[in-house]
Amino acid sequence: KESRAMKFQRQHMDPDGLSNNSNYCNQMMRRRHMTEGRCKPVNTFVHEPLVDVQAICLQGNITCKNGKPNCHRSSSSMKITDCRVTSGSKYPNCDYRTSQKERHIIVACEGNPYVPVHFDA
Ligand code: T3P
Repeated sequence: KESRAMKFQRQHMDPDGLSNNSNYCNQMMRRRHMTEGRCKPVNTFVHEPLVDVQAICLQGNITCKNGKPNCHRSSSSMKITDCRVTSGSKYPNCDYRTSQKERHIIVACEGNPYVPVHFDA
């Protein structure tokens, strides 16, 4: 079975991804199996080395959007791509808008080893 840590990597990690094309999200959301059963509405891919994203779990705890205390904010800004389903998108033809950004990101971490399992913001 896929662990929560592996699911985070499937849904959110693309270290070598460039995303410099408007079809990035359409391709990646399908390739990473987030368009099965429904179109996942919002999803962020991170274009930084896995070790750097895992290291966010070493930052101080902050409160997650769901009220749990196990969130952590990256000390540096990171290259990311936000994928957001378009208003006209109709399952099973999931259509996404691709937006490249550089932001501090917030992830939730769990387990031993203590690793990212959820993208919070
Ligand atoms: P997951 O918990 O599998 O990481 O909040 C619902 C989902 O949307 C959650 O999935 C995280 C994802 N999400 C992003 O990927 N980027 C965002 O900026 C936000 C707000 C949510």
